[in-house]
Amino acid sequence: MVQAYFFDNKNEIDAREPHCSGELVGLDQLSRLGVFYRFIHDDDEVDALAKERNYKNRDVVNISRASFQNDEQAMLKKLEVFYEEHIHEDEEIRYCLDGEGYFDLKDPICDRWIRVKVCKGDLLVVPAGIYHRFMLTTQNYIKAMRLFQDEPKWLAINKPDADANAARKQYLASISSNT
Ligand code: KMT
Ligand code: NI
Repeated sequence: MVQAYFFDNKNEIDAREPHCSGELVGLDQLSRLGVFYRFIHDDDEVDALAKERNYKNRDVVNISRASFQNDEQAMLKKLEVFYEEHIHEDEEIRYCLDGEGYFDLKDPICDRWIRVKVCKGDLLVVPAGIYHRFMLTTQNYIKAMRLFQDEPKWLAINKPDADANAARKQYLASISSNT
């Protein structure tokens, strides 16, 4: 079962550590934020989900020391970008093919990070406009599929611009009836 919990905010500790506050978060709580979790057993399942939700594009990212020619600094630099709080203007899917990672999703009601640990087979539907960030675990390896509804939009919109973004405003309006 996928693990989700409130992040402990001990920012002096390496972000690749679990940072579990001890306060667990259920899948129902995630779905109220518009985040959906699925366990995927085979490629057909991910293809079916992509078709059902009209996803037209995908790519696979491999993040590990090896994928950066063992250049630890280059890997950490990339992680720094992924770990910056950001939004996307479209709904996107993240699916862990191998290894593991942390997706932190900001609960806009209490303004706290919810950390979701994804392992092989874990898939998250991340709504447009939700603040999130990504980090490896201490295993230092993930292979993940990123699915995009239209053209791959790697564009991450960071604060403070994201606050005024139409996708952000729409997102907040969309979850207000759930909370
Ligand atoms: C995102 O949207 O933050 C990412 O795609 C992070 C990298 S996926 C392992
Ligand atoms: Ni992102």
